[in-house]
Amino acid sequence: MWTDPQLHVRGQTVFTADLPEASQSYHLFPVTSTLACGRILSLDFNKALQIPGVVKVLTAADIPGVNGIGHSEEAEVLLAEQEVSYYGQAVALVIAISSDIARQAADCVQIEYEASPGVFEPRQADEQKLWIGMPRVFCVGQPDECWAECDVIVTGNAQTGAQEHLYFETQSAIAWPVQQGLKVYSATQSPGMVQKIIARLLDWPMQRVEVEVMQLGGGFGGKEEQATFWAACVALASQVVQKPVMVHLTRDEDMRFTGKRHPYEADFKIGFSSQGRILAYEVSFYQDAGAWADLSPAILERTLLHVTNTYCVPQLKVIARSCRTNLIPNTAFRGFGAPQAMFVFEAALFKAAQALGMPYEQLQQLNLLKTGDTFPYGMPVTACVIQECWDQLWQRYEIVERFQAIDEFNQNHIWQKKALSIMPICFGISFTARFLNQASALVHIYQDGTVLVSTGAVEMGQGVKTKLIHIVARVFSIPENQVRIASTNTARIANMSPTAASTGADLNGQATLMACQQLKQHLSELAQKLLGAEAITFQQGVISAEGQEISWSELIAQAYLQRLSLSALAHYATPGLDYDRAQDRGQPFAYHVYGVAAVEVTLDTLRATYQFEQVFICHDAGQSLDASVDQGQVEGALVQGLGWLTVEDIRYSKEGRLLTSNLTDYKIPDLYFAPEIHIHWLENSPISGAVMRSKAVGEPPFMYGIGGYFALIKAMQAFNPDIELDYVAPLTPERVLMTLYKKRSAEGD
Ligand code: MTE
Ligand code: LUZ
Ligand code: MOS
Repeated sequence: MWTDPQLHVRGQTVFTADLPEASQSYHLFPVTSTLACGRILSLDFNKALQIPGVVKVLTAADIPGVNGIGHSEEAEVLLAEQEVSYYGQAVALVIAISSDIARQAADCVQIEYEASPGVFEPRQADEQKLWIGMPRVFCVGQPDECWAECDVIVTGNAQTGAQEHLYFETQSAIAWPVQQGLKVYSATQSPGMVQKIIARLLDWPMQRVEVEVMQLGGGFGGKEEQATFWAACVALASQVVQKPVMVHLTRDEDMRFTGKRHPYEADFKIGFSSQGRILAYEVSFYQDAGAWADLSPAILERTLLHVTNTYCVPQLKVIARSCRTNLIPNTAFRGFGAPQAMFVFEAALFKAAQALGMPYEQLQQLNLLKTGDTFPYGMPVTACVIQECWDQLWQRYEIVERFQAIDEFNQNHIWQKKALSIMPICFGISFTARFLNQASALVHIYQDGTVLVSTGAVEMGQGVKTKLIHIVARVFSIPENQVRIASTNTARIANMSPTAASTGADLNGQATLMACQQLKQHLSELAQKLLGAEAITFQQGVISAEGQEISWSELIAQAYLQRLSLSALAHYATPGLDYDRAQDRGQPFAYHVYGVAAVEVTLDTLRATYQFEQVFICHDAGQSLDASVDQGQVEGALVQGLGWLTVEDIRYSKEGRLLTSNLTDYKIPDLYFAPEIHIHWLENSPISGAVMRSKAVGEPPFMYGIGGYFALIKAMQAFNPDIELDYVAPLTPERVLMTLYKKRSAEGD
């Protein structure tokens, strides 16, 4: 049996769109709005229906249950009824015998609109109080009164952009009518949510909907919420026509129809003692939610909880607003609002370092969090290893010498400038919605001794299957090729949480561990009887006691003959979580992940092109379940983070139409862009609440990319110390060029 990476590199992994097409399946394509804000006056399907091969066109009127795909917000409709609120919003669904015909027919639908002025800027939405939920205010200490005690106060603005998920596999779904029910293949991170929404849409009990997820060609948060729409469309269509119905998007369509990382704007104020200790921080966030809630409120909450990153800030005031604009609803993306918060804090520190006349990294280090401090939300800081990560990074990779070498290089070069910047991170592990922190695992041992594991974990390239296999093989002490992880299916595992918040391996791994331990307990008792001894050990497929032994496969065969259950179901709920949203106080996270990166860049000051040469990282993975999986996670996340802050630039037209809808107009990092990456795993990492002492790794390293931004502006300052910095990301080569050679406004022209 091949492992996942072996299948991937052979191109043999089967994704939803690779399933063999059933005879008489139909294809679906949405008719979408070409207006960002307004009312639909009329819809004309006549031309579309005349095209041979078109089966049916569905509108909101064809939905038997609730026309909604959101958690609660009624505005999140599957199909627009009267209002449209963004360019690309689905208005109707065309069902046809081929995907080409469905697309062609969708193009022929004529819609008459009455346009209203849309809102495309979050601050403009804020002025009109167009919020999703109420603004959140979060205070620690007496933030309004402490400014008088500060020796240095710095204010400024910062801004980060959207980001396209660019998973390899585009959005994709197939629905099959089965006896009085539906089986839905969906490329989703949230099979449980897809099941629930489809049942609500069809006005069915949930047990009639079975959702199956094989594996995803990437998700990165882009399929946590936004895969639901496509699954719901094919489910509705399939139920109406009683045939299998599918939809698979092209890259261009996927980019045009799906939400992105939330752009944020922020105003900050930060105060210090003369020695450089942070005394107070005040920040005001404007999150660009797009037209609907989606996960924006949850993302805003993670922004609040990560507002001071890994620094100690005694007085704090945060105001965060989710602003409703007429753009595609934005959604979860690796980091989930934390990167946006952490960028602003670094901008404040960077700017303050110049005002204090202190090296930026000295200011960072001086204010690092330590065990005994308290997070702003009142959770005690325990097992904090940020200083250890910092020290091990500096020693192992000779950071002092690197800074010196860079200074020397810069003294001798004008058309090339180098810089190095340090980025410490701290990321809380758990869903901030407490109820999501649960998982179930169903473990079957078959008569031949092989094991099949079902959980709610969705494999999307992050290696959760590999980690689960390690856990099972370790507990039973059997070879890994005896263990297989089944597809993710709502009929086998009920009420599953999304695979998200970096908790996939923790939650599903703990449940799997518990199920295996139950089985092992029963098997040990049987072995005691069979071997007539007390102290049983499981080792490399052999169960032994006092010189007697029995092989794993014999033991299982015996267990079957003796009519013992060889299946176990276990449920895990993360203990100790207790977070009061109204007060913003409590224990939202099981534990925190720490790490520090040093990013080195070389800037070509004539062309304004740049290369991230090397990145050095000391990362706390705990006792990693699989070091090569974790290495891949750190490397991938870092490069994705660098891309977000530098080359990835999403643009909309004035009318709210996405301009950057293909890979010619939207640049992402490639292999040439990627730096040389050196990772040192933190030594002597303390025990955490994670499965088998391994720490979650999926999202945290994304934020190392922020170091790239500050390395780049340091290099720019090395060339021209007078440049005006605006802390706006992405810092594309175009923006670098404009900044390097722009005369200061104070100097006239
Ligand atoms: N790695 C790959 N290769 N593909 C992905 O889609 N998603 C990331 C991260 N790493 C992703 C990935 C995100 S956003 C999350 S939340 C976690 O993986 C989810 O998986 P985990 O909880 O099992 O770590
Ligand atoms: N999804 C979610 C997440 O629903 N809640 C979270 O806290 C979260 N955090 C990170 C990524 N996805
Ligand atoms: Mo990840 S943004 O939690 O899918």
